[in-house]
Amino acid sequence: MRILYHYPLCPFSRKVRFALSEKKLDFAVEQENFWEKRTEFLQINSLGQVPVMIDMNGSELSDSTAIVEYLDEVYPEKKLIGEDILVKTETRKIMNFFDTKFATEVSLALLNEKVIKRFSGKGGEFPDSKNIRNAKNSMHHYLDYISWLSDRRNWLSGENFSMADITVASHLSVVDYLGDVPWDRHEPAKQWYARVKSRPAFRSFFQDRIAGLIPPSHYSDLDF
Ligand SMILES: N[C@@H](CCC(=O)N[C@@H](CS)C(=O)NCC(=O)O)C(=O)O
Repeated sequence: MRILYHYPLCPFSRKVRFALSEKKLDFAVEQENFWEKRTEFLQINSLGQVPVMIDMNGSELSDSTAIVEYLDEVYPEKKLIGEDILVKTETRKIMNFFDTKFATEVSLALLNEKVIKRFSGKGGEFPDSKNIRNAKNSMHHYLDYISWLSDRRNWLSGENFSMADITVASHLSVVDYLGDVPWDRHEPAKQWYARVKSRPAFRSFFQDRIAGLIPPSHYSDLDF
């Protein structure tokens, strides 16, 4: 069986879970609390990061983008990065923008403040309200960009649903779990996200729960 080492609220792990499900590839998940840096896990990925995927033939793969590039080449039945070269470049641009800038400014920042600090067991680590405020303020710029794209295209990188939609929705779904997306001020982005949420491959995110941290009721509501 294919195995995915992941953390339920890690946006990069969600990106790979979502892609595997869109491609209808079976996999089992192993939760890895990445901050623990377990010796056994470091032997699989010395960087100590999730996600890590072990494919059926034993190949060990890490880095979410490297994994999805691998999946599109090895299992090309449903291409998620795109067929046309210009669509591929657009998909990769959006994927990279959210995996780097949005992750640093928003999704990983909030995950760190609200989840990791709480569970990592480091005494005296409390959420920093200034960091949380900065992350929430930065979000408007990204939601405006999503609205701008979805006003012009069927999906974020073109006519077809792609890794751009998967990546952006994976990051936003983590922030949404934490109740921090100002949907009401960004209607086109909200409409796009509702369409992504209604895809069967997205559904497993609805079941994710972190002990002591309950998502808002709209998190798993298909109609918001
Ligand atoms: N570029 C990597 C980033 C993965 C990443 O940063 N994962 C976080 C959890 S969401 C992690 O494992 N952090 C631990 C660390 O960086 O040491 C990817 O796309 O997979």
